[in-house]
Amino acid sequence: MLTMKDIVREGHPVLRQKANEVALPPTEADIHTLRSMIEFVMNSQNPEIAAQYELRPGIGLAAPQIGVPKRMIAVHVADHDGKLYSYALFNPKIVSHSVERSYLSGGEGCLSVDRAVSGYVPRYARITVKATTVDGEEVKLRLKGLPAIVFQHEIDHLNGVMFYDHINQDDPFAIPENATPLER
Ligand code: UDB
Ligand code: ZN
Repeated sequence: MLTMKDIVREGHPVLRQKANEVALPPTEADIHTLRSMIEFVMNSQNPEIAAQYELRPGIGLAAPQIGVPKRMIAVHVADHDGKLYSYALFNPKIVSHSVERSYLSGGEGCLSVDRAVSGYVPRYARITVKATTVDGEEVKLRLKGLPAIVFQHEIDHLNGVMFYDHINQDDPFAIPENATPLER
């Protein structure tokens, strides 16, 4: 199983590379990697397992964060209504997005970043994502709220983008244009 030892940290060049598309149908090795990613995220939210293996409770993970430069992400997060968004995806792509933005009022962190970076990270309020699931099904997902933010954070990793790249350097807490805050 994956643990924090497998998580690549800030400064590793793989986090700044553009990840490669996964050839479909995926190989057994790619399927195994993606399954291990969603397992890590779910394990990290299980208090007993997280304590035993010292896992940070994560809500998403992108393959470059385990040193694999391929377009694969895992997300396991509930929205404000408690609805679960649990996805292990190949080649996720944002096919449309709102003009309206949102941002987490507490800012963002990252499993690959061992320091606090403060400031608002502007995101699209709503996105539509097309992808192929780990089970080989093509899906089109309409997302808002926290799930939309997590998907954007993870897809950014596939493009070598870190959350703090989006923070206003002159004024980290400037309210982004057109944006509404998302409280935790
Ligand atoms: C996380 N978790 O998993 F708004 F209930 C972060 C860490 C880095 C703090 C572990 C997190 O933000 N949890 C959270 C947020 C809420 C409400 C709530 C729990 N990631 C995943 C990551 O680094 N993926 O690459 C960072 C998140 C920041 C915004 C979306 C992903
Ligand atoms: Zn991250």
